[in-house]
Amino acid sequence: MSSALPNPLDDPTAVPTEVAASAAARIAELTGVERHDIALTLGSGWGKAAELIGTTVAEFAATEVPGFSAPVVPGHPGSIRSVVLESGTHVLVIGARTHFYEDHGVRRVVHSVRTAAATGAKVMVLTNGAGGIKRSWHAGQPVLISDHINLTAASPLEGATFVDLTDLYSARLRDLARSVDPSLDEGVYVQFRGPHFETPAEVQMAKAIGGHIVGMSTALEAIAAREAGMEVLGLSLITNPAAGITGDALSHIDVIQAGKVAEPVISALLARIVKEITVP
Ligand code: 8IG
Repeated sequence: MSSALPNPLDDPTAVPTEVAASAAARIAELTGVERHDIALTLGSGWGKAAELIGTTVAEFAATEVPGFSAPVVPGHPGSIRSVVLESGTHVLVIGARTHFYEDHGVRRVVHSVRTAAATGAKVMVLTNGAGGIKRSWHAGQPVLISDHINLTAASPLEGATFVDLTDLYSARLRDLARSVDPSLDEGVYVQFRGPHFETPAEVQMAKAIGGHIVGMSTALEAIAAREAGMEVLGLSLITNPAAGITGDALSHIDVIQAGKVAEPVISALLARIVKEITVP
């Protein structure tokens, strides 16, 4: 099986954009779709959106595609599907994510984004489950990402690659999302390495430096998307108040549970937003 093959990105001489190009070629072969217009990474809580946005053309295990690896959390491997909207827009829905805390390196973390760009996608929609710092937010609430603070001390950019991140999280796409749901609030996403949740002191630090959302993904992916020339929309599902915000302890079980309860509502919202996106 292809899942048993070594990951080409683990070869230090590999060129990440070349591995992404071969992944995109494999996706074209598996889907019969030459180009995708929009790509969507589904984080915890957002999984049901794939079924709601359009007609599934093809679905396969991410491990069928070069550079993708089985997730660390056991269970079924993440899947990738190609969906076509009524408008004819092709959407690549990625249900697999490699986290920075898995220690496979940043190349593996952003491979799905680079692959999405190589399939032709001009818009990258990144979703995640995260902790909320704003007291007015409740578990199960979706929020827009307006900007980020990257506390991983890592970058997907290699060498002296200077990429402008002003307006990384597209104002056009945030406006479009708010036209679908005017109640959507927004905030600054702070990426920590994890996999531990923050201490209350770390959450207070994140707040003091301008953060509103704490998570373990998205920022590195967004940087890679911008490097690839894509327009980025970021959405967080607040699954828990960040540590120390309410005084309750955080549990992975509660986080999963909050995601499950919110899933139908936010997935429907995401589907409505994606249908409205026009590709530049
Ligand atoms: I779901 O509170 C989820 N992911 N860093 N902090 C961080 N990541 C998270 C959290 C959280 N909740």
